[in-house]
This record gives sequence, C-alpha cells and structure tokens, in this order.
Amino acid sequence: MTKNALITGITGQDGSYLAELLLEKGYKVFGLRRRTSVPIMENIEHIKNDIEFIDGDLLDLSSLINAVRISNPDEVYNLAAQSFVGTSWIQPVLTGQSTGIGVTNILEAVRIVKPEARFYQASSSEMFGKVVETPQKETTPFYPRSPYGVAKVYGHWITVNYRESFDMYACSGILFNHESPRRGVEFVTRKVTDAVARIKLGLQKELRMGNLDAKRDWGFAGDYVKAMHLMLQQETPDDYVISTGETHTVEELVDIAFGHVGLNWQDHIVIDQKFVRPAEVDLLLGDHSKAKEKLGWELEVGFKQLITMMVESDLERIQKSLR
Ligand code: NDP
Ligand code: GDR
Repeated sequence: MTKNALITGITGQDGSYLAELLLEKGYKVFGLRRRTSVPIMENIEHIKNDIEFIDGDLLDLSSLINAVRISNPDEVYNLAAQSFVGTSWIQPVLTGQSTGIGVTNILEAVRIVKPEARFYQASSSEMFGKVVETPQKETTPFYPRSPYGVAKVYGHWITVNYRESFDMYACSGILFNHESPRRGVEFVTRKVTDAVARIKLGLQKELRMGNLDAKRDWGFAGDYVKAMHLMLQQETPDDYVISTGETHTVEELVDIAFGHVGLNWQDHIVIDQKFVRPAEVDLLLGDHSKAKEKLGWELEVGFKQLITMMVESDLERIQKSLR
C-alpha cells in the first residue's frame, strides 16, 4: 500500500534529498511550502511535478493542521527551521519561534489530526555546543552555544515529551553537519567550494572567512536522509546520533577545496572578524554506533570525496552560467 509522507522544509537541502528517496520508495510525497514572492525551487526543480505542495508555515498552527489533514500522512518529517547558526544571533526571536516553538506547532497538528502518524524531528549536533564529552553520543549532555542551538534543544525535548506524554511515535535524529552541492551558500563548505570555483574561473580573487580552527564532523546529506527514513521504520521510536565519526578543521576543508583545483588557500583567504561568531562550537565529533547497530545505517561518502564533489558541481554550474 502506498504510504503518504509530509515533509516540512522541502525546498531546503535535506528536504530535496529526502523527497527523492521517498519518491524512489513509492511514497506519495506532500511538501509544506512557504509563500514567497518568487518560488524557491532550485533544489527540487527536477522532482517538483511529483510532489504535492501545501502552503503553510511552521509559525501558523492552522496551516499545519490543514497540511496534516490534506496529506493524511503515515510519516511526518519536520525539517523546516531557521537553520543558519550565524543568523540566529541577528534574528534570535524568529529563530526561537520557528526552530523551537515551530516544533510544538507541528507536533500539535499531528496530535490533533493524526496522532498515529510517525514523526521525525531534525535535531542537531549544535545542541552539544561546548565540549562536555568527546565523541558526542545520545547520552552526552547538551550545552548549546547559539540561539539556534538553544531553540534546537527545545525542539528536541518537546519531541521526547510528546512521545512520553501522548505515546506518539516521535523520533529525534541528532544529525551532525551534512553537506552537498545543494547546501545553502552561506554555510562554510558551500561558501568555500563556490568561491574556489569562482576564483579558479577568474571571477573572484579573495574569500573572507571567520574561524579556521573550528572542527566539524562533516558527512553527505544524501547518506543522512536515509537515516531519517530508517528511524521511522523501527518497532519503537528512539533518538539517534548520525555522524561520520571523523572530525576536520575548517582549515583542512579549505586546503582540500583549493588544492583540488591546484590553488593555494593562503593566497586567497582573508580572515574577517565579521564572520567570527559571538560564541563558537569548537569541536564536534559524533559517535553513531547506536544507529549503525540498531538501524543498520552506513555512510557511503567520505570527507574528501564530499568536498571534491561540491567543488566540481560549483565549477560546472558556474561554467554553464557563463556560456
Ligand atoms: P535548509 O536551510 O536548507 O532548509 C530549511 C527549510 O526550512 C527550507 O525549506 C525553508 O523554506 C524552511 N523553513 C524555514 N522557516 C520556515 C517556516 N517558518 N515555515 C516553514 N518552512 C520554513 O536546511 P537543511 O536542509 O540543511 O536542514 C534541514 C533541517 O535539519 C533543519 O531543521 C536544520 O536545522 C536541521 N539540521 C541540519 C543539519 C545540516 O548539517 N544540514 C544538521 C543538523 C540539523 P524556504 O525555502 O522557504 O526558506
Ligand atoms: P554550523 O555550520 O554552524 O556548524 O551549522 P557552518 O557551515 O555555518 O559553520 C561551520 C563552522 O565553520 C566556521 N566558519 C565559518 N562558517 C561560515 N558559515 N562562514 C564563514 O565564513 C566561516 N568561517 C569559519 C564556523 O564558525 C563554524 O565553526 C550547521 C547548520 O547546518 C545547522 O543547521 C546544523 O544544525 C549544524 O550544522 C549541525
């Protein structure tokens, strides 16, 4: 029997990969979409005719109730959020409302309309924040370091609370950084790979960046959406860390990206305090052994392969736009 899935955040990086995966598996996919003056469809242009879009916003409960009614979902994936950590200091209230309270809105819509639907919440390694324990796992205490991280901790615990209060099948995936050619250009990996392509093609000379010493556990988004789906196929709902188990500095990232096209990053990168955060998360390194054992989840794309894939994709995209 065909399953119905409702995805919030369908226009984003993860929404696009998850929609592809679920369509491949024969799901009927519904996507919650915000009204924008110009449609934001870049990531899902190739599958947009296979998706049924429902207008709505995480800040508007009645639109979410309507979305759950129309989609009659077996599975709900809540990927929508103000997801850029840097912006969360500039728009802390909005970030709290969408990334935090928005989770209660969508959980309420599910509880009211279809409480038996399975629910996935996009939790984040940013909840770990300041290093308390390395590697970080499901039991590591949270110490968020940004308004975004604080909002995600709220979203995480309200999901656990709805599971325990209303016996809902609600899971939180604590995902470490995951990237792809569809990553927004303000995030560090894509900012670097886009700039590397522009510099290589003679369109730009320098790249202004913040803290090159930060360490992140970077994986490929296409691998990570498979874990989201697996979490909703288990007998009982639970929370899982999804990571690669490797950590790299931002400096290693720029070294690989510039090196891939035969450039030296030291010739192009300028440190600009504007990109240094008021409070930094210095080190993220995840332990995904629970997901490996219980979900059978495996990653396929390694760090170097990911960065070179992104550089190649940006080179191709920019070259095409110049023709
Ligand atoms: P993106 O920023 O690429 O996508 C965010 C999506 O949320 C977009 O579709 C955006 O819509 C939508 N959105 C934002 N605010 C609202 C709102 N108020 N109502 C409805 N939709 C809204 O994020 P990713 O795909 O990278 O991440 C998906 C989720 O996973 C996010 O919740 C993120 O915080 C979380 N996460 C991401 C990680 C990563 O490394 N990528 C790691 C851990 C967690 P629009 O196009 O209209 O702006
Ligand atoms: P992050 O991702 O904050 O980890 O959140 P981002 O790519 O923005 O930053 C990673 C690290 O790079 C450092 N950095 C810079 N970052 C940006 N964006 N721009 C720069 O110029 C720059 N220079 C150095 C940052 O200080 C940071 O240490 C991402 C998001 O996808 C969240 O939604 C998600 O929850 C977490 O990953 C896990």
